[in-house]
Amino acid sequence: MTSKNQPQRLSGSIEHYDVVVIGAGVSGMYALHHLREMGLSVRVYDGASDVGGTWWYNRYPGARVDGPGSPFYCYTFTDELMKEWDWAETQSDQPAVLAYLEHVADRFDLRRDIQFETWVQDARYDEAAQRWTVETSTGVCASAQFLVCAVGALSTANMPDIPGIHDFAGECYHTGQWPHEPVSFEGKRVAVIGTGSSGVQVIPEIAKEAAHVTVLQRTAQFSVPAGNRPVTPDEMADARENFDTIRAKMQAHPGGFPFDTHERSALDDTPEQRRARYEALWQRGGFRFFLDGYSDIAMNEEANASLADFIRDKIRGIVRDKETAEKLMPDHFVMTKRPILDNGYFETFNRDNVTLIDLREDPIERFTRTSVRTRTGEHPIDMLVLATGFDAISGSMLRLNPTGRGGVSLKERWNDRFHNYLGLSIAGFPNLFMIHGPGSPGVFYNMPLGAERQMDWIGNCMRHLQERGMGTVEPTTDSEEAWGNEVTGIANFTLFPRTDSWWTGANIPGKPRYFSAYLGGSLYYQRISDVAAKDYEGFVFEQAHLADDAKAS
Ligand code: NA7
Repeated sequence: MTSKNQPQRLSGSIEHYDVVVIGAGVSGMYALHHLREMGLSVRVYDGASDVGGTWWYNRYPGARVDGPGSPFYCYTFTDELMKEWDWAETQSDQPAVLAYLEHVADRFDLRRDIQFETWVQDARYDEAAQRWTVETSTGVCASAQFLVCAVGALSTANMPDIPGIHDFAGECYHTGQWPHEPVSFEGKRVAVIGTGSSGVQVIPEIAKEAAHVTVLQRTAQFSVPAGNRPVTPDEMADARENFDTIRAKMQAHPGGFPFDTHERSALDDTPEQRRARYEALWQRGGFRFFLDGYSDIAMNEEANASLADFIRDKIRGIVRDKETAEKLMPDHFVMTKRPILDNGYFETFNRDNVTLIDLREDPIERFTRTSVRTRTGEHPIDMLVLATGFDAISGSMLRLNPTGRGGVSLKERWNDRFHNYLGLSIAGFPNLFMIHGPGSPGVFYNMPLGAERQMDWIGNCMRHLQERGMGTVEPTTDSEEAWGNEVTGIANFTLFPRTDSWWTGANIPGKPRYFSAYLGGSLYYQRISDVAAKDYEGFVFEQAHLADDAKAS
């Protein structure tokens, strides 16, 4: 390691760093800060023109935090950020989250080490040099001992392959690649494909303005009121005064939030008691609807049905047209697709300018220049909004497709399964680390906090390697297999693997279909810390071939 914070340039065309980080979103920003604090030279590449990652791209109307919200969807590595940042609403909207991330970038002077509008087109491991070489879209090439992939769990847009879609001549936007210029829906006939979190957020906003909205729904969804409200001055004051205690509570909580956990089974209560509890939670709204109910909703079919029935009744109560309400009835286990928070989603179907098409009974046949044609008819449209989600969790790593030892690409290595150890590393890809990759809690955890905790572990591993005078670290395939079994074993205790979702890869044709996230919550952090304490059990370290100074000369 050079332990300098300046790039070393070789022959004018290759820049040398200790670490290249790919991605300047929530994870990459913290990675940069942490690695610089460690005294390493770091370069970050990002295709966007500023920081924020997912929050930079997903700027569609209605985009908001749809998990447990502010002020706890935040970095925790310093008290200062909590002290100096005011969160206005519990479910912060996209501009508010992006403003926070921009503030973090300013505060820690991150941008000077980030090269924006730069895609990493190739990342290749050089076995002789024990370094990674990256080539970028701007022609800049870099070499680094370590490659940190902070490429995002929800950043590779899923573009549906529907006959004629490229013939459509009107405006067409994916929610995950929303334009920076204002988009007007006024007077337009808009079709929206997709009723996941993004569709449920954007549809009510479009309906307020558009002449007509045609919602093309493949799977009806469970959604609950977001319960968005102002964060009170008292709440902000409490978060600031007690941040040490709150941080400790976040670290102990399965999802990374400062909430109490509940151990009560839904089956311990009578149906009346359950309904009363669900009703109280529904009235309050927010993601805690799913956390504060019962502990076995995602594990026990009967418990699950009690909540699913409650939400289905709510939908029936809100949507006036009976036929439309029936089309909106979800039939999977509740919570086994990403739970959704909405601001008047079901109410939107009471508007005269909104039509719901159930693609299961009336599938899309094709798009034309001016319409979408389903089995039962033609629907003229001026605009198409694709709220069709992402090739999630593993998709961005596969898009990067690094080449490891022996010229083996990640696509080859992952053709049947997303082999990894601890969700952080991959055999055959030495010194490559992932944040929020498959095998980690990723999207099942408070993502800024998870990024910090994973990156801290990665930093310690780098330091360990340095102190032992080693050149590389990578897991064995045996440890990958054992980890894969642990991940699958935990998932199989739940109902999650039994539903088609982006969590299981079922939304992407041809993708290995299995539940790849670590569902053990904060146990994960205990597990990775135990591995480090046991001298990085399951990893192999290779002697350094040459001293860094010799390589860089
Ligand atoms: P999601 O949750 O993957 O939702 C995508 C939606 O698009 C979902 O309703 C899909 O139906 C639908 N979809 C995808 N492809 C098609 C095709 N080809 N035809 C019809 N319908 C399709 O993505 P979101 O962006 O809403 O949310 C992702 C995360 O982003 C979310 O967790 C938030 O945290 C932010 P399906 O259910 O697969 O049948």
